Amino acid sequence: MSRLLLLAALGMTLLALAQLWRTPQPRYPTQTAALMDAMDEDGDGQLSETEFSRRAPAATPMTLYDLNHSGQIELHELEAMVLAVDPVWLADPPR
Ligand SMILES: [Ca+2]
Repeated sequence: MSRLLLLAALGMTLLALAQLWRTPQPRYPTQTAALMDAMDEDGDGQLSETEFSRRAPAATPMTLYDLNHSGQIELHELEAMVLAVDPVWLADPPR
């Protein structure tokens, strides 16, 4: 019986760790993906510093939004940036 409890506890721990490590998903996936598509020149699903600097306001440092310090702006980071700068855009983007 104690072996079963130990396995259950191990399983719960692994599930909790998996939740911590998974990449956050955007709350506005359609709008955020459309913005990423417009900015992502090589189509790898992330913004390099070059791609970011071409479209972001000139004085905006990419490191401010690269939350996981990967050197790329990922979808959830792009959404966080828009939420910080213009959250209304996500609710009602221009057509
Ligand atoms: Ca890219």
